[in-house]
Amino acid sequence: MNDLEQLAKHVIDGQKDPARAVARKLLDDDVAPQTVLSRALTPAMDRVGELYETQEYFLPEMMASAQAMQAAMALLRPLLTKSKTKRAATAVLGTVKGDLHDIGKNVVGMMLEGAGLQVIDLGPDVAPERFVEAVKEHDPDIVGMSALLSTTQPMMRTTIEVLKEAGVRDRVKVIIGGPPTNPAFAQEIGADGYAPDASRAVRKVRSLLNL
Ligand code: B1M
Repeated sequence: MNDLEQLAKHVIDGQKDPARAVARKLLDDDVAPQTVLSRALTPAMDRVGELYETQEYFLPEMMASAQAMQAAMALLRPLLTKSKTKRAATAVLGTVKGDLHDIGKNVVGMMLEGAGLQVIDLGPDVAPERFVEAVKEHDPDIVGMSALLSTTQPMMRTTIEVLKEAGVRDRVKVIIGGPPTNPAFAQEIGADGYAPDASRAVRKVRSLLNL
């Protein structure tokens, strides 16, 4: 088993300290952080999702894997967010109300920072009114929403409606992402864009802002 496979296994097994150690070794061996993400961490979480669906894993196992993934991500963060360029624009990011999944959103945030944006991360479980406050407070160029649950996906529509009611919708470009979402849903709820993963989120933001 190579180190990438070993890291994926530790994440699947929910072994935080071994996961951190192998991630450290991969980075010390000059493996690109994007490779660690795309070839070990993300497929590991997909596997955890499958194990949960087949009832081989339950909530505690899923949480242990999330913690192992986060321990490894903490090492990637400084490398992914390192950007020499002046902050080109500002993005406010959050996972919508009722949804506690924040790993994917955090990856998107890191990649946007790495692309030179200032990122205001509101965290998970963000109420529509909190997005409105953040737009008023930070005057961002982008509002990014993440949702992982089919039950919280409708909250993206509600958030856009609340942004409209507050009169701030047209001040920002709104992009959405997360497994239950897709381009048709983005269009239907009046978002400006959708991205299936973090690197395409960066591309979408760049094209929306002409950066
Ligand atoms: Co949850 N969970 N979970 N979970 N969990 C899923 C999402 C699920 C698909 C598992 C399954 O059944 N296969 C399922 C949802 C089913 C559905 O609704 N369709 C599910 C469920 C059911 C639940 C609970 C309801 C379980 C329960 O309590 N019975 C519960 C809900 C809690 C809540 O939110 N209210 C729950 C809880 C949890 C944990 C807390 C244990 C943990 C989250 C910890 C955390 O995030 N801090 C967790 C985890 C880890 C998962 C899985 C296994 C992994 C998610 C993940 O981190 N993926 C997940 C199964 C899966 O997704 N395969 C599952 C890795 C991450 C890098 O990918 O988030 O997709 P992802 O992000 C990607 C892209 O989607 C995209 O870019 C990212 C990076 O490339 N993207 C964007 C994401 N946001 C974007 C925003 C953008 C653009 C792109 O623009 C702004």
